[in-house]
Amino acid sequence: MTPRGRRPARSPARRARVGVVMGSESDRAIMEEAARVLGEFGVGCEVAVRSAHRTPAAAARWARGARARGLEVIIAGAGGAAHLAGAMAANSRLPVLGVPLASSPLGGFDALLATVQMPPGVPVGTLGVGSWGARNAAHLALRILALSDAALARRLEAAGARRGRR
Ligand code: C2R
Repeated sequence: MTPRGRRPARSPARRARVGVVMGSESDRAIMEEAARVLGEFGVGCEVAVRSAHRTPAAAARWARGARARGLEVIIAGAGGAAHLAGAMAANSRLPVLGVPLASSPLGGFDALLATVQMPPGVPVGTLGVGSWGARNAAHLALRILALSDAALARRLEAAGARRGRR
């Protein structure tokens, strides 16, 4: 409460420009690293759990509606026989960045191969496995958004310059 008894104005929620979707609730801790990086640069995201294997209709619906909801890039993380990023690219014309996750006994190699080797015309930009991949997916999404967002481009430049001085 403010001294005059009114509730402080809440800062407006950031408009979601990136969709971060994952195959299971068990992927959340890793995929939230992508959301954290986006947040550091003031970019809002929509986080969702959908599975091309377990909830295929819901996953397709989520991808088909992504652009209409204002999303500009989709980041999709899944482990094992990871079909999710491909399903996103099959159902949306937005750029899709795939993050293979190391959730199976094969340590992410399975998810990497499943995500990276898409048939021509269904592109998925595949990042590294696990946390590094999730974080870099967010950095790459930021660079894509910055192509048409001069203020974001300046924030990325400034962050790069700070890193260079360290
Ligand atoms: P559970 O922990 O729920 O059993 O999930 C998820 O991404 C998760 O890493 C185990 C793993 O299954 C993955 N999964 C996929 C897909 N849906 C779930 N690869 C998909 O649609 O590709």
